[in-house]
Amino acid sequence: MNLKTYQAQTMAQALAAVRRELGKDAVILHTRTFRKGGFLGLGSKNVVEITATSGVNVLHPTEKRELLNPSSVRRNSHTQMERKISPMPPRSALEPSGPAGRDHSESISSTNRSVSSKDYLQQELKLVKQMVQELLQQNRKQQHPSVPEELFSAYMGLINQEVTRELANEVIEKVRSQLGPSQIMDDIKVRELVAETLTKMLPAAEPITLETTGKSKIIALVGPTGVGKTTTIAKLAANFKLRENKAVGLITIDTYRIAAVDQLRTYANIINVPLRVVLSPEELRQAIDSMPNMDLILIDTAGRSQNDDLKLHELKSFLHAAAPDEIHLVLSTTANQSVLLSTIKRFSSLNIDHIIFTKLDEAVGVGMLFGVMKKLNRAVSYITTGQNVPEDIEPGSVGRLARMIVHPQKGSEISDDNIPSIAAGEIL
Ligand SMILES: Nc1nc2c(ncn2[C@@H]2O[C@H](COP(=O)(O)OP(=O)(O)OP(=O)(O)O)[C@@H](O)[C@H]2O)c(=O)[nH]1
Ligand SMILES: [Mg+2]
Repeated sequence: MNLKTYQAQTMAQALAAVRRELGKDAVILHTRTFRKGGFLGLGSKNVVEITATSGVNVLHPTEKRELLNPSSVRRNSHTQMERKISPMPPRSALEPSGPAGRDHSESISSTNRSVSSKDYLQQELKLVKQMVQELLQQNRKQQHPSVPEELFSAYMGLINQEVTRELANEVIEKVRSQLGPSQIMDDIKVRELVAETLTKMLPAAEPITLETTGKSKIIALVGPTGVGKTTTIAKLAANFKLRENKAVGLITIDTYRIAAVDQLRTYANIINVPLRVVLSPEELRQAIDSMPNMDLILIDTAGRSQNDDLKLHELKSFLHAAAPDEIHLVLSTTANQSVLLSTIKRFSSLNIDHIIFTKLDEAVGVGMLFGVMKKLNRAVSYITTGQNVPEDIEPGSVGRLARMIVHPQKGSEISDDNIPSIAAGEIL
C-alpha cells in the first residue's frame, strides 16, 4: 500500500494535493490539524495533514457488516475507524467535508465515512437492482419467447390471474395483431382489448330461457359434493317464481342425506313451490309427469365425487329417465384448476350442456375459469357470488369475468352497469 502524507494550510489545499498526486482512486486514511512554527505559541500557523493511499480496494466481510451499521463503527477505536474508512469509494473520500478546525481527524473521518458508506451502499444497491432486472428479463424471454415486449405486462396480468399460458399467449397474439404501434403502448387500450378478446374467444353466457310453447323446461344440476347445487336451485327457483312470475317445480333425487331433503324442502316452503322427493329413475319420471303446468322444473341431485364411478353411473340412469332439456354442471371456483379439469372430465360422460360457476366471492383465481370453459367448450349459464338466496346469482357474463381479470384490483366490484335478469337472452 502506497501511503503518503500531505500538509497544507487548509483542508481544501491538502485535498487538492492528494487528488493531484494520487488521482481519483485515492482513499483518505487519516486527517489531523496542528499548529506549526512560531515561538512560545506566538506566530504559529494551522497545518492540515492528510494521510492517503491509492491502493485499497478490497472490503473484508466483517468490515462490510460494520459499514452497513455505521453506529458499530463509531464505537470502535480511532485506529480501527481509520481502517474502516480506507475501502470507501474514493470520489466522496476526496470531497472536502466541513471547515478546517483545530483537530479534524475525528470529524472529517466520520463525515467522510458516512457520506462514503451511503454512496457506496447506493451504488451497490443500484448494481444489484440492475442485475436482478437483467436476470428477470433473460428469464422471462426464455420462458415466453413469443410474447412481445410491449404486451408483456398485460400477459403477466393474465398469468397472475391464473389464465393458462397457452390461452394467455393466444389472447396476446390476437391483441397484438389488432393494435398499431402507438396503441400498443396505451395500457388502458390494451387492457380493454384483452378483456374483449377473451370474451370473444369463449361461448357467450346462456342463462335459462323458458319455452314459449307452454312446455315445461326441465333442468338438472349435477356436480361434486358441496359445490352449491341445492343453494343454486333455491336461488333459481326464487328468481323465476318471485321475479319472473313463472311456475316452478322442484324435484330432488338426493335422498342419501335427510338433511339434504330438509334443506330443499325449507326453500320450497319459503318460495312456495311444489317439491317432489324421488327414490328411483321411475319415480323421477312420474314426478315430472305430475307437474305438467310448470314453466320450469329444477332437478337437484346428490353430490357425486368425480372418483366414484358407481354413483356416477347411478346418476346417469336418473338423468336418462328424466330426459332433461339441459344439464348444468355446477363447479365451485374455490377448487383449483386441476381439480376442476378432472371434474369436468369425469362428468363429461353425462352430456353436460352448461356450466354454473359458484362461490365466485371466494374464488382462488378467476382466470383459470377461462381454461375450464375452453376445455369443456360450454357456455356459462350462471355465476353465484354468495350464500344469500335469492340475490347472489347472476347470468354468467363472460365479459364480466374477463373484466375481473384485467382489473383485478377492483375485484368483484366490477359489475355490469345493468346486470340482466336471470332469464335474459344472450349476454356477453
Ligand atoms: N360463499 C359462497 N357459498 C356458497 C355459494 N353457493 C353455495 N354456497 C354454500 O356452499 C355450501 C354448500 O351448498 P349446497 O347448496 O348445500 O351444496 P350442494 O352442492 O347441494 O352440496 P351436496 O348436496 O352435499 O352435494 C353451503 O354452505 C352454501 O351456503 C356461493 O356462491 N358463495
Ligand atoms: Mg345439495
